[in-house]
Amino acid sequence: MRTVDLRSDTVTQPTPAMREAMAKAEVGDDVFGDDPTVNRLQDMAAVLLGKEAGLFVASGTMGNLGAILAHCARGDEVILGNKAHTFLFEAGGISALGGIHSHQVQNRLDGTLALEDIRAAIRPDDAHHPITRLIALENTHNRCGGVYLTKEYTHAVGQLAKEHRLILHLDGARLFNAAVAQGLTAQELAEPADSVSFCLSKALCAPVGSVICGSQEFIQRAHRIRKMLGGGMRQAGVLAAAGIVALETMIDRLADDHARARRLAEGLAGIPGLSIDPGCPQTNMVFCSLDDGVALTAPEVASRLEQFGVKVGAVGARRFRLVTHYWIDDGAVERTVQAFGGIVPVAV
Ligand code: TLP
Repeated sequence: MRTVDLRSDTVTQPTPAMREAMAKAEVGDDVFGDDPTVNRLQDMAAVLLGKEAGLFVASGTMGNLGAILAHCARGDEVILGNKAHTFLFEAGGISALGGIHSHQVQNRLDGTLALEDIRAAIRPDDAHHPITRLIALENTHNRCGGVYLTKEYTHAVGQLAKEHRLILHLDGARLFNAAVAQGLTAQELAEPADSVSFCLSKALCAPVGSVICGSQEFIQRAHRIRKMLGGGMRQAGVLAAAGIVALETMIDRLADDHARARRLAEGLAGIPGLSIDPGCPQTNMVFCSLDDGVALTAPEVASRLEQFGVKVGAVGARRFRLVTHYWIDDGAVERTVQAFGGIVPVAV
């Protein structure tokens, strides 16, 4: 029996077409800019996002870190959400490695930062304060439930950034999910941002890698920083080849993952003792919680589910995250609902 792994879309395996493209990839030394497959991926990514240039990096974490280090000097301040992935889950890299100060603004339930909160966080020109340099948004927003930011909201933040001569960086790890869910292009969502990082290795199924996109001049700086971080990957075309297949074939099908997430949420909502987050899911993430009367914790339920071959993320004492992706089919959704149904109601 195949395991149903809903812990994340990072668990996705490369597709057969990706493995074939990887085996056949033409490669060169990418630190010299000589890898034709990496160059092709970077150009494709830049066109898709409507930016001048792209840079292939090892991970989403390296994408955000490299972009923010390319924009900011030591002591500069970044305004970002208190639930931002960069703030919570990237090992404090921007401060540890860049000496960059983070200024957290409360994320609202819809993943946004209130414009008035961003405005209030911008420092006046005063020697006591760090210099505000950058605003970072996340789309889709992971910890806010996989919710998407709209084009209108992103433009409003872009406008505010311009008024204050600030840089806007977008953590678009799942930007294509946000685009497909809204019937928009990724370019429309990325337009107001000076830089965007998106992941190939999540719902798009590639085994490794992310791409940062922005102006030529920004990408040149990011290229040096990638080297500094140890991310110059030489014959990286074997990895980029899978990324090309991802961009060519895996974007439109994200709608299937979103439909399955909705079906999963509907099934789980019918189980006594389990409550789905209101408004969830908007994309490929389902967040749900155990009601007060349930005598098990989320980690306990998760380990019992594993005995039925179902893996889910316990993201708190009573909360779960389930992420749909290419390797989750209708049968896997059904098995998951059945497994929860066999465990939670009997513990009420
Ligand atoms: N998120 C992972 C975990 O780190 C939590 C996941 O399973 O969702 N930005 C966002 C919005 C992300 O969700 C992630 C990964 C990253 C950046 C970092 O990407 P990687 O894992 O490639 O460094």
